[in-house]
Amino acid sequence: MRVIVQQSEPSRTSDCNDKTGVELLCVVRALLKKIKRRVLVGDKVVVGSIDWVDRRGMIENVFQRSTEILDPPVANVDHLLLLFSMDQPKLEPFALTRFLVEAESTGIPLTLALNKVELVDEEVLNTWKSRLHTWGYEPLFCSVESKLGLDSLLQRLRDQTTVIVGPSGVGKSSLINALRSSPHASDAADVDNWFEPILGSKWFEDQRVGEVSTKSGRGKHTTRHVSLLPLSGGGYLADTPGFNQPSLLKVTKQSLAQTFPEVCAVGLLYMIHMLH
Ligand SMILES: Nc1nc2c(ncn2[C@@H]2O[C@H](COP(=O)(O)OP(=O)(O)OP(=O)(O)O)[C@@H](O)[C@H]2O)c(=O)[nH]1
Ligand SMILES: [Mg+2]
Repeated sequence: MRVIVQQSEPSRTSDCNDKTGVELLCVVRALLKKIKRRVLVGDKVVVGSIDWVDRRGMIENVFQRSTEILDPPVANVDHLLLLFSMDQPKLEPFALTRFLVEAESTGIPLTLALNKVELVDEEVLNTWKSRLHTWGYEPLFCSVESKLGLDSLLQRLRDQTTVIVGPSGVGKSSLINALRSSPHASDAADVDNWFEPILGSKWFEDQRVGEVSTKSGRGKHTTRHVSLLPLSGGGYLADTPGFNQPSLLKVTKQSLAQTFPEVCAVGLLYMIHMLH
């Protein structure tokens, strides 16, 4: 696992601070595996037995997580970015609903963004806009291709750890590459000075992007791993493999209704009414 050494808390300014930005290749201590303590992408960990020359170490413990999502498995997530495309693959209400239910069930703040807007006309956009408004969502419309809506997205991602989820082929990796190379993201040279990557590090590399199949109109599952990538303006963005069927593992018969903002809004109105 790749671990980045970060600034410790101000009160604990130790000699570790001059190692800020060093990337270490780590193995997980056997004991952690034995007690089935999984180490997830996004975890804050204690690393011991460090060889600063070869940049190797051992993960000895995992700090308590503020949040944990299962699908994809990522720890300490502040924000979910659910990405769909207007076309190629076409926006499909049932698939979107399923992803929204899964995302809402985590309780983590959510932004819905719709990519590839240049592929459809104004009328289609307006129809979706009002339809989603009735569902309780105000989506951000964007296009990586035409560089539309990227600034507002970048604003929302600042200083948070965001996980980007959505079906294969909607442009998750393309969006990450565009946001990381955006002229509005602060100077990458700043990062250059403090970060020492190890071989194979994805810190500066572009994420691989794949064509959408012309036959099925679906993506080809180009991204295979979850990786947490730094945004040079501050914050992290995790790319994840696209999948078509969220598992809905945390959703129960009782909690299902609460994952629909429109139901919650009606419930609240009803409560207010009762109080009067
Ligand atoms: N027309 C158009 N194509 C786009 C846009 N954004 C991305 N694409 C294309 O969509 C295809 C899929 O993009 P990816 O970024 O690989 O999609 P992904 O969501 O990461 O897919 P997986 O890794 O398989 O989950 C590529 O051919 C991109 O060039 C856009 O705004 N408009
Ligand atoms: Mg991808």
